Amino acid sequence: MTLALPMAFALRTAWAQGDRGLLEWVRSGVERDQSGNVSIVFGLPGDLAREVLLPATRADSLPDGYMPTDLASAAANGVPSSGRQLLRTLILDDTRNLVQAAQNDGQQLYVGSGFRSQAYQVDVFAAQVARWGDEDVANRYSARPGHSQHQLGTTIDFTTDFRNFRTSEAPAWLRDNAYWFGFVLPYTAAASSKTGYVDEPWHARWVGHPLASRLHTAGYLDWTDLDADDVVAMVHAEATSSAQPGLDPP
Ligand code: DAL
Ligand code: ZN
Repeated sequence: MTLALPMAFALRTAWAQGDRGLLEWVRSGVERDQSGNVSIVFGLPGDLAREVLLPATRADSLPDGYMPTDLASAAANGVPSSGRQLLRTLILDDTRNLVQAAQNDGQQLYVGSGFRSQAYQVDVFAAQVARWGDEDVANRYSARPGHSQHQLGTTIDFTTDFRNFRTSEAPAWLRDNAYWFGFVLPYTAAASSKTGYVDEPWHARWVGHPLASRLHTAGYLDWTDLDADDVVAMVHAEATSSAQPGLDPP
């Protein structure tokens, strides 16, 4: 993929320029064939991007009952995990490489929670409602069924051998390094009021290396009025649009 602009710089300034600047940045990562059909989206084949980049936020739900078709056991594929965790085969190599790189830097990470079906998220959310005694409060910590990024099979809660993840060096390591392996950390402290979730430094969503890398360099981890999922949603919308990416209508 050849890009005319240094995209990270472009994104950093695009938001300041308003929606149009950001839209141009998004479009610069989407390649189309001569018929205008989307072929590549930030390095991913169009069909795959339309699935992996499905919006899943507090407001946006996945298609009802969505389930990826290439789920595989993390442990059976050399990815340290807690209990029986499933991940999309698509992300096994990146996840294994991330865990290995963390280990090389003295951080023991493993998959604490990988794929969660919509039905399982019913139980997860109900447990949080029981814990907090209030659905809205529970929804600050846990996604409603159909809204969890864990349903994508490409999202992982990384945990450590340490009792206290937050106070360990693991969050800083993930912030510095997750993008190398195609992951973003959408639930930042800075954007907590935007995402609607408390900060979750362990929650990593795979979007592929080109998009994760460019978001990282653009400083998304410190954004307050925009979050990584806003950009994911814009990229997804562009990837599903049949319109030619003309930037200046006549
Ligand atoms: N803890 C995150 C928000 C989830 O339930 O997917
Ligand atoms: Zn999570």
